[in-house]
Amino acid sequence: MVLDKLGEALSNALRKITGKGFVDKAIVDEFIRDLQRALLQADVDVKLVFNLSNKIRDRVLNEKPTAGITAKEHMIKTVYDELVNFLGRETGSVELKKQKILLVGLFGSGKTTTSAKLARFFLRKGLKPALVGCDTFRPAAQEQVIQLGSQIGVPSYASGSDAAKTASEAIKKFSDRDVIIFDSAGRNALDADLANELKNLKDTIMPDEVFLVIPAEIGQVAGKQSEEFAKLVGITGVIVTKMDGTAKGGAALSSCSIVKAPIKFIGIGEKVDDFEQYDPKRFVSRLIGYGDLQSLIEKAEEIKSPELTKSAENMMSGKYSLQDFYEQIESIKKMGPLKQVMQMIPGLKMPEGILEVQEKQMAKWKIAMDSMTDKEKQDPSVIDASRITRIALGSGLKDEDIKELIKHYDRTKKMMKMVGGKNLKRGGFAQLAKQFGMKM
Ligand SMILES: Nc1nc2c(ncn2[C@@H]2O[C@H](COP(=O)(O)OP(=O)(O)OP(=O)(O)O)[C@@H](O)[C@H]2O)c(=O)[nH]1
Ligand SMILES: [Mg+2]
Repeated sequence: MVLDKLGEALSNALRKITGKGFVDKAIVDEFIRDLQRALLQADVDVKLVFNLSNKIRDRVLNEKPTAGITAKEHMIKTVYDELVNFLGRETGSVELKKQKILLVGLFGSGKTTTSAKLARFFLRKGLKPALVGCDTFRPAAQEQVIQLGSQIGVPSYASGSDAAKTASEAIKKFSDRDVIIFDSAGRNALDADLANELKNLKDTIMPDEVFLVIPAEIGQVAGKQSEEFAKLVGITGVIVTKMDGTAKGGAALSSCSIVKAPIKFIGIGEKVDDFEQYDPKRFVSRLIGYGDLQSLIEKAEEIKSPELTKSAENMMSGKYSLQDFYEQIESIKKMGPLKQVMQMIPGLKMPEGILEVQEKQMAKWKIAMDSMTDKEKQDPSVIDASRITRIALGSGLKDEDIKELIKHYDRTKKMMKMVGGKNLKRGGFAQLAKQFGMKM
C-alpha cells in the first residue's frame, strides 16, 4: 500500500481521538504532535507541516461545530478536510477527448513507462491512443516505446534522430487516433540542452496537455522541479511515479500542490496497470482508512431507519423489490454521494456511474411507482412492454422513463449480487452494514 507508514501513523493518531469520549485541548495537542511526527517522517517540508498543523489546531479549538455534529466528529472532519487540501485540493481530472499529450521529466523519472500507462488508461475509457517515441537522446529509448506499444496493443511511432521531425510525422500518421502521447528525452538536470529540445518539441506538437513526470522519491524537490518545468514549457499536470517504493511520497504530493499544476495521476508500480487517477479525497480516505470509516459509521447510525434496515435485509436475502431499491437510494443519498461512501470501503470496487441518480430522476420514479401494482413493485420482471406503456400513461411519463427506472433497478440488483457474496460479509462494509442493523 502506498504511503502505508504515514497512513498507519495518521489512523493511529485518529484512533486515539475516536476512543475518547470528548475532545479537549490536551487531546488536540497530543493529536497535533502525532500528526507532525507522521508528516515529518513522510519527509514533508517542516514549514508546510507547521502551517498545516497550526491550521488544524486553530480550527478544531476555535470553530464551533455545526449543529448536529459532535466536537469529535468536527475534529475528524477538520483533519480530513485539511489533509485533502494539503495533499492536492483538486482531483486529477483528464478530459476524455481527442488530444495530444507531451510527457516531460528528468532521467529515469518514469516518462516512458508512464506513456504506456496513460495509453492504457485511455484505452480502457474507450478512446484510441497512440504512442510516439521522441526520445532520440538515449539509445534504445525508441525501441522501448515500440515494445510497450505492442505489449498493450497500441500503435506506436518512433523513428529517426530528430525529435521534432518524429513528432510531426507521427501527428500526420495518427490523425485518426484520439489521444497521441509523446515520450520525450530526459537529462540529469534541466540544462540548456534539454530546455531547447523540449521547447522545440512543444512548438511542433502544440500539445493540449504537458504532464511533468516526477518520481516520488525526490521528496520536497518536487515543488521546485515542477516550477522550473512550468516556467520553461508550461505544465498542465503532474504525474508522481514510484509512489509504491518510498515513504517520501507525502513530500512530493504536498509540494506539488503548491505549484499551479495539479497532480493528475500516480504511478504505483512497474507494470502498465500500476497507475491511478489522483483524487486527494479518495487518497486521504484510504490513507486514514479507519478514522474515516469510523466517522462514516457514526453518520450511518444517525440515519438508521427501519425501512432501510428492512430493504438492506431483503437485498441480502435476494428478495430485492423496486420499493427496496427506491428506499435505498433515498436513504443513502442522505449520507452524501454514494460513490464517495463506497470508495471509503476497503476492498469494494464499484463500477463507474452505478447508483448515481439525479434528484429529477428520483422524482419521476416516485411518480412511476405510484402507477404500479404491488406485484409489479415486488417483482419488476413481470413488467413487459404493454405494462410499461400503461404505467407511463398512468403517471404522465414517457416509456423511456419507466425503462430507465427498470434498467437502474436491474443493474443495481445485479451489482448487489456480484459484490454480495464475497465482499459484503467481511471488512468495512460488514461493519457499516451492522451499524444499519442488518443481519450479516
Ligand atoms: N516501482 C515503480 N517503478 C517505476 C514506476 N514508474 C516507472 N518505474 C520504473 O522506473 C524506471 C525508469 O522508468 P522509465 O519509464 O524508463 O523512465 P524515463 O523517465 O523514461 O527514463 P529516461 O528515458 O532514461 O529519461 C524503470 O525501471 C521503470 O520500470 C512506478 O510507478 N513504480
Ligand atoms: Mg524514457
